[in-house]
Amino acid sequence: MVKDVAPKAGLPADFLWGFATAAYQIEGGATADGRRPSIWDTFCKIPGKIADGSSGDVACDSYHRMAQDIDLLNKTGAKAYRFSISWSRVIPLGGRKDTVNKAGLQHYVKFVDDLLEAGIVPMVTLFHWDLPDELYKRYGGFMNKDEFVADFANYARVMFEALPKVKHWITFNEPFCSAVLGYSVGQFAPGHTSNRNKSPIGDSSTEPWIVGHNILIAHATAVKIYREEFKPNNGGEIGITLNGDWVEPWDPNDGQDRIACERKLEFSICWFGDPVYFGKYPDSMVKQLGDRLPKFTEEESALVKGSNDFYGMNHYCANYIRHRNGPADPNDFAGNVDILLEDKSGKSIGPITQSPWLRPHAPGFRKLMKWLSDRYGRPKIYVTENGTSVKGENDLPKEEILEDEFRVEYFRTYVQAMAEAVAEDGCDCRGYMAWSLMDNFEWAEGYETRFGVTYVDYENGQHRYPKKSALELKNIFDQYIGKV
Ligand code: PNW
Repeated sequence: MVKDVAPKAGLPADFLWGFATAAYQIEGGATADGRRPSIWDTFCKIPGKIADGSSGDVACDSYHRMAQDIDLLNKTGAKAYRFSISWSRVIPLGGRKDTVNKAGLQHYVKFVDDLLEAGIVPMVTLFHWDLPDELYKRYGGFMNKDEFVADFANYARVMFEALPKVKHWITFNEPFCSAVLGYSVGQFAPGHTSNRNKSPIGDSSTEPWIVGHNILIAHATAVKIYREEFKPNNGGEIGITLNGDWVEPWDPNDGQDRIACERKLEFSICWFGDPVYFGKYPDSMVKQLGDRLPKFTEEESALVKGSNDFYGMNHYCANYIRHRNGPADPNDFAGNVDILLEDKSGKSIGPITQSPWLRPHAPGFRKLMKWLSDRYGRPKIYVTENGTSVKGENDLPKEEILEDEFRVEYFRTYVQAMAEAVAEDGCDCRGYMAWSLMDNFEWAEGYETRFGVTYVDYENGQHRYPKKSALELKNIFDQYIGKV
């Protein structure tokens, strides 16, 4: 008889954990000290695009509350904080010939200094979706490879120069979302899509692939600059953050659904991961997309290959995958599959949350980390986002919101799954940033969906109240850290 042995679980002694946010979601200060609009400021003004008609104009007002946010981090016991830079705060018009805004830049210099003084390690994302609007208007933003790559490279260099104390850099957050949600579905800025009920512009069959390609070149160009001009002196590390959810077959007895699962992972994760580790796109994508998928020149392939010092992993949930028969729709971006929340027998992958796409399924976290680790040769991994919304949270009285047992349970099971991936499967995971430090502007869902471990009272001066989950994470990590 085989005895059931509980899996080993543990994390290294120097494991870095903390919380993540993004500039447009928390900063507010939309016009403060010379900031100019990003594509999200503009997108929010279009009626119907944001669920509650809101915007990031004020958000959590973090631009004016740096000290409060650092206090909050200290209360949680966090060792690290991942935040992003608002490009149009630093270079209001965005381009390489446009002026740098000293006040905007100085804000981040001071914030990094203050974090370090508080003993918190900064992890900085250069780009979390808020492209300077001027660059979109000037030349089409991501769609113009030469201009976009040159302007991003210039912006990255400005930041590397200004923040030598930052040792962990992320170039792009979730390029999949910029490409697919911004240029295929049209749900995110700038809202391009072939669906003419939603937008007068866009071609979902071609634009997302061009956007993804150009972001990869911009990422790799910034990494080259960092490695050549800054890393020798500053000694930091740099990588890209990719989103990816786990997959289970809709019908486990159907071989085609099992193959479809692999294809779905390739279309969502390896679209970016394979170029970064292997210098080429996955065969499944080349096969389905043909000439619509841009080709890497030899030079580009060499530039992109090997452009990660670590793998930034954003992970939230899992889905059931059902294969589709017949040729793929030209606007398909998922690998000719249906993405479902219930399997063939009607079983849900996990409990419902406030986010229609998010149903927690912690075992998938361990499985995906192992899958990535195997495919990419056991890279160093930082989990750069993981977290959940809670069904109906926004409608509860404050006292009940603060008792967010559902979120606590999410973190318990997900951190356990990660600690098993490390101790049992040999994954090299070195850090974890929970999404998010506080409730914030949840993009097209506005403020109705809360992801924070801290309740933000938007009606009464953005006051912050830590929820139970804000204080529980330390206890959870204490169980695992140093046990491997
Ligand atoms: C991430 N989806 O994005 C982002 O990096 C965060 O800014 C965001 O607040 C967080 O997840 C929670 O949503 C995603 O629709 C946004 O599948 C949407 C999806 C996935 C990830």
